[in-house]
Amino acid sequence: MPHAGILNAGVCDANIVAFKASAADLFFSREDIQMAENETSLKPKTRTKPKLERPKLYKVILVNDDYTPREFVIMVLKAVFRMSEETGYRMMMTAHKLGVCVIVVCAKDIAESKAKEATDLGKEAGFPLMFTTEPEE
Ligand code: TYC
Repeated sequence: MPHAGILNAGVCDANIVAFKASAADLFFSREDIQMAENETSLKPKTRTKPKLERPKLYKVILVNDDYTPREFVIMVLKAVFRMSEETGYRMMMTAHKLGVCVIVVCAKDIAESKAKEATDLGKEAGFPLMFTTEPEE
């Protein structure tokens, strides 16, 4: 037996009645809400989203010495750190005058492998050329 409201509805109202009936399905009953609240209240109130720390950056540092030829230092800087002759010259001269020069700042593993690669080139040629790494700040 159809609902009284639908029986009384005119032909034009038929669609509206049908719409209202389906829209009512979208609402939660008082009991639904009560049940949901009871469930969520059992969960801890504090959020445990882990804070991801930004990985620390490392400096690759060129150290001056009295024996490695200037041109050799520039060649290593160009080969390992992909820098121009001009930048290589400027950085070599900075280390030459001040004792050290920061060559690049990057991720720890990259800094360490670049420093080793550059230091090894000097060692293979018989020079004490040294690149070190240290954490930034
Ligand atoms: N001091 C070296 C010289 O006079 C050149 C040099 C510069 C070496 C920088 C190392 O990190 C260095 N031949």
